[in-house]
Amino acid sequence: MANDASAVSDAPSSAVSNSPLADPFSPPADSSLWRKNFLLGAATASYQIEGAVDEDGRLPSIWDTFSATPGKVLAGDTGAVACDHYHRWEADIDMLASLGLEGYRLSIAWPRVMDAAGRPNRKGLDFYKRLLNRLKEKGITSFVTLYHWDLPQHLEDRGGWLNRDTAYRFADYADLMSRELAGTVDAWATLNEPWCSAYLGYGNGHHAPGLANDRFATQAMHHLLLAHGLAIPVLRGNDPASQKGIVANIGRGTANSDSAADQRAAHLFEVQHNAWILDPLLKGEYPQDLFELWPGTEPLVLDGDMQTIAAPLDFLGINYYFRTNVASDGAHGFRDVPLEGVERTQMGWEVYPDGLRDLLTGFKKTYRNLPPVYITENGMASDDKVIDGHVDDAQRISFLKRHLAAVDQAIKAGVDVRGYFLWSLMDNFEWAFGYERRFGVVHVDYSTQKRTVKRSAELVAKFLKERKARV
Ligand code: GCO
Repeated sequence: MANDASAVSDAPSSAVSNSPLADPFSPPADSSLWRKNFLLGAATASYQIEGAVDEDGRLPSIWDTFSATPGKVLAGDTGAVACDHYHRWEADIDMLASLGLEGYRLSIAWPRVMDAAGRPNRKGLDFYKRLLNRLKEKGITSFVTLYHWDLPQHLEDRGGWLNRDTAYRFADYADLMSRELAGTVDAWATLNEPWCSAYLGYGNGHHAPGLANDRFATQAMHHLLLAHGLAIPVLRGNDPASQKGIVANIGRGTANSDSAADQRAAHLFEVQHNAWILDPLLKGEYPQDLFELWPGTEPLVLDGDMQTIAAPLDFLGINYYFRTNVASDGAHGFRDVPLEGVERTQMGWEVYPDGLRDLLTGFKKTYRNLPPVYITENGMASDDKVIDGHVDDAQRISFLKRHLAAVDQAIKAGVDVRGYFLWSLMDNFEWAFGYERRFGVVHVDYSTQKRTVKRSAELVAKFLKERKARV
């Protein structure tokens, strides 16, 4: 199904790929994307691009362990080399700047900057200092995520996110990083996608550390959110000028029929994907419906935890990729009912831009204290090939255009969305799918590490240049 162009309603015409003049990306004249203060950038994550996993004192992470375990990652791929960004960062930042991207969202590898006793690792810290200083010199706004899934293995050995103590170790790590990097970071995000860490890592075992138990998932989530809540005041104290927030992945669930049971199933899907994270952050409570879906999985919550978790945020990062069509499973849950004849990506994910708009406008209604939003990830994988030195990623161009239009619609409906980061700057290690799935707007040839700017990135760059030139 992937890349089935016949199913693309807004498919770029074939003239697009043949004509360098055609511009299928440019937003309409009334789009809020033309506002110069709407930040447009690209995102990456440490384990997915850095490589150099045992250099300069970096300790093993749960993803080193998991990807080295046979059968866990497609083709046995690991992040040992990835995009070799640890050595090629200068050229990569030049590339980012040459595309005119105004923001860069990166993550710090916790096992690179702290040893098992909590002492700083200077060499690892210096890597990020150099990188952040370079971004500053180039005038690129930096969004730094503290935890994008690469938990130090020594913490997992003591229970990982099932151990409450890990939340306190995270606050120590946030303290060290914000003391060391204050002044070079524009925005701090504590966690990336706690849903994936908790559910894929501890609930179904598809991600590191590979445990599979619903009770583990809810407890891991509680400790992740506690870690976030403990870190926020620490970041505020050490680096008052920066913004502080968190990044959540969200999912649109639609009902397969009008029946009450299917409508309820779609509701439960969104509770499990969205309210499980957003309710504790923005309302200070877990949604009770979650425990209808997973009876008996209430996490152990100590006095004061929910107030800690609900610490006010300067921004909420939203990662959006696709929707899931569901029906009742006949009991107290939902089951996926994949739709036929819809456009899908290389991941098999349905392309559904309206989901982004609908979720954003829905959150604005549900959460009166919804902070300003950044779309911290959006993008798609395609089986991109370099042909005669070029990569024509027509589906991605169409995808980005339609999702940016959905963001514009949400802004016009009153949601305060301040920026958008493409996932990803370059092709990289796509977790359990290894290197097969290419999400980048820049192609990476893993045998030579050659970067080739895809057509999508050229068009984004062209738009940014035009926007900048406007008076
Ligand atoms: C994510 C991830 C990225 C993935 C992307 C595509 O936050 O899920 O941050 O690391 O690569 O989402 O699956």
